[in-house]
Amino acid sequence: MGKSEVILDSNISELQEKWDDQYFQELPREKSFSGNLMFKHDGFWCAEKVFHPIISFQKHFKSEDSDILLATLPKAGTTWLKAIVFSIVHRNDCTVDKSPLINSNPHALVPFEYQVYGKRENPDLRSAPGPLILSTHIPHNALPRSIFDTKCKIIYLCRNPLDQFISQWHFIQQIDVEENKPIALDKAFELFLQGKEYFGPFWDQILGYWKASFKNPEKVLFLKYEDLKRDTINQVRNIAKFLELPFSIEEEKNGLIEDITKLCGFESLKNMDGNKPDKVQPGLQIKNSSFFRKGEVGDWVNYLTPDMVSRGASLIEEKFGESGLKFDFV
Ligand code: PAP
Repeated sequence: MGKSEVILDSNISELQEKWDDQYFQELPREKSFSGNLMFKHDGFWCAEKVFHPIISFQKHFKSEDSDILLATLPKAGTTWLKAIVFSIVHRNDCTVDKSPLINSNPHALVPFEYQVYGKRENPDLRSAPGPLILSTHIPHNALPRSIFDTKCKIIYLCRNPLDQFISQWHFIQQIDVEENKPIALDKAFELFLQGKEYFGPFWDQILGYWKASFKNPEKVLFLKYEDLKRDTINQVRNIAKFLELPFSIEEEKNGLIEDITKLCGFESLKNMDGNKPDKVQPGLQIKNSSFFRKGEVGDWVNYLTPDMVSRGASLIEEKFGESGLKFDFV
């Protein structure tokens, strides 16, 4: 097995010592859908732009018991999950009608590790009040070791890979267009089927967190975008319980779960002042509005040919069939 292949958790500390220039030079590299370079590191395709910040996170992050890590593949519903978890954790700091989500994009309130580690190799993450909520796209087996030495909770949100692909495809049309021309949908789909997408292969990442959630259900909560859409209220209740911040009878009676669900809903967030098209994420150089496209389940049907769907569904069945994890294609 090459050093960039998926590795066992127990090998990570050994690998961490080898992150030098030679390691970097020898990594397999490919162009992503957007035309940008990515490297296969620790078993996942890492975009060149975030490679060094992610290495710093892997090397330096020191977890604490109260930490919360939100893990997703890009376009699996990260923005939504950030809004929900932020609202649950900070529900005593202000009322829902004064939520910071009104003026700030969820990515400004809950950063990705590559945003904070992109500014400094070893940033001070603990200056803001409350528990640290951090977001990542990296797989379970590539997470910093210290996360497993503390009670840090991990919430993983996955989405039907075909929807995640279509969402990603639309998103890349809006970024990096000056330097790189995104490739056509059918060509991008071929790369997706080979697992060559940012933080992919999707099957390795999803299965990694899926298995971890069974092995250690108090540490890893595995959610599906489709379930979150279908039954948001119960899922919000469930997330709070998992975080050991359950809603009190009083809060339930006062409709707080419904209020948070409504606040974090697609139309609500999309129309917030902080997410208007003129607002840009400084660390990400992306319009805040680009994180809100349709927010639907099954939009792949409008873009993929029956043959593409059939090939995608077969691959998904092949990769997930034995795991018990199912995605709908009707
Ligand atoms: P990221 O991983 O780059 O942060 P992410 O937030 O996961 O992006 O992806 C955006 C997707 O979530 C978009 O999906 P679409 O392209 O299929 O529409 C976006 O519309 C959707 N999304 C954002 N906010 C919500 C929400 N509140 N409810 C449901 N879906 C949402």
